[in-house]
Amino acid sequence: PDLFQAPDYYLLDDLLTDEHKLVRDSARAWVKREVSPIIEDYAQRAEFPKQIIKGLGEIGGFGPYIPEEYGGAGLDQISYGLIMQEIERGDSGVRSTSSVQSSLVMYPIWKYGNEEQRIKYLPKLATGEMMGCFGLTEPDHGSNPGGMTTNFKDKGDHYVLNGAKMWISNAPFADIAVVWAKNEEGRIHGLIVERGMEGFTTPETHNKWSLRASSTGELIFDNVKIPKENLLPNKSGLGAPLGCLDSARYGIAWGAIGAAMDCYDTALRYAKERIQFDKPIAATQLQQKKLAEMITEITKAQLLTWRLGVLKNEGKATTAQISMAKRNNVDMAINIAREARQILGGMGITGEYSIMRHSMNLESVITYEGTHDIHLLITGADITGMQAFK
Ligand code: TGC
Ligand code: FAD
Repeated sequence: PDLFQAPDYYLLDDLLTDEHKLVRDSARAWVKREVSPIIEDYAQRAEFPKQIIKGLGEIGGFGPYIPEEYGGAGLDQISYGLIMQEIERGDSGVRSTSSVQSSLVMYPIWKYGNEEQRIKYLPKLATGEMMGCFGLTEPDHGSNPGGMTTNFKDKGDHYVLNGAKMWISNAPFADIAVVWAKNEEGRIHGLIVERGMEGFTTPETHNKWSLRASSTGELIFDNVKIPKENLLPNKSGLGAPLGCLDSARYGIAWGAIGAAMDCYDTALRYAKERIQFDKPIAATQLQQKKLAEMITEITKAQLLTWRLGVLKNEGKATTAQISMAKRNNVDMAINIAREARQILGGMGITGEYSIMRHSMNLESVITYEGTHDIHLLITGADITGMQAFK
């Protein structure tokens, strides 16, 4: 089939199982068929293509590693990574929808929820019949979520939630929100807030130059009455949302490789075809330097991420190891997008090619799920034993 060219310079395919390759190739074919032809138009119009939700569920884009008994795909962490890679080859905003639903909504319900909550929500989230969002960031607390002020009070047979979250992917259309808020003792808990609850609104954030095909919004809670059964009972404290971030950041490390691959693939093809001074620009040393460095960086990122996937499968991947991969790979992708765009000259700034869209998208990816700086500080704290945040 006419698939994307997948750079595999170090024959990484030899390390994958048949199942990994099957999962990846079906995600790849779906992205090529359903996402690539329409995504530029949706990004230009700043609209999320809701019609792809069902297909995202079918390729394992929602809860790939959640057990099948709860509607997930029951796949391993490398399959999860490969799905994220292929989706982000299409668009980082589509991968965001997948990351949020899988790692920030399904994961906490699976890990921190009770059996009733798992049965009530997970199967519908796995098909996309129900969509979710994750509210951690607040207007005054982004990198420092522990300072959050969103809070809930115990009113006997229910809780009352007040506060606001900002920059929330999928908020404008989500059916449920997993919201992190402090109780009267200042302890952080996760609550499932459902659309339609009185006092709960989700205004959309406009004027983004980045991640335009993803819908972003606020979550506003004005004395929202939350049934007690909507509290996630099995974990509390900042470690609960940070545990979800470990899973999402791992997926982003793979996803960024997909965006980089698409930029490299596009630039390589263009450079071979574009003639200037009577020869293909690919035959010039300057353009070869760019392309050679791109494939080198992609290959290094692939190896880093594959090894991280093995550690994750064995339950041994640490938060700091995940931070290193998220930080390295997103930085790698943003640099490749910038160089690739230059190879296309003026054509690179148009929507005829995907590169400028990837480049702008990656400005969000390098900021969300922990900024580039925060991940460096996580590595710094890990190797020195000294926290430099505070
Ligand atoms: P710190 O004192 O380090 O930790 C607080 C408590 O949490 C524990 N912990 C973890 N537990 C589980 N998993 C982890 N990864 C954990 N990391 C830390 C820790 O042991 C401690 O437990 P305890 O029992 O001692 O209290 O916390 P800190 O306040 O110093 O903050 C650390 C810092 C800055 C690294 C952290 O807050 C951070 O990562 N900040 C960045 C915020 C962030 O990433 N936000 C993302 C929002 S979601 C999003 O962006 C979605 S984008 C859409 C998409 O994904 O596509
Ligand atoms: P700030 O924390 O104010 O940081 C500003 C700058 O200061 C950064 O460069 C940062 O690195 C630096 N900085 C901060 N602290 C330190 C320090 N101690 N030392 C040195 N430098 C420091 N959040 C959610 O909860 N759910 C979502 O679904 C979600 N989706 C998002 C979608 C998009 C498109 C975007 C842009 C963001 C999304 N976020 C989401 C929020 C995202 O996680 C935050 O933007 C991010 O964590 C950074 O927070 P901030 O924007 O408040 O920046």
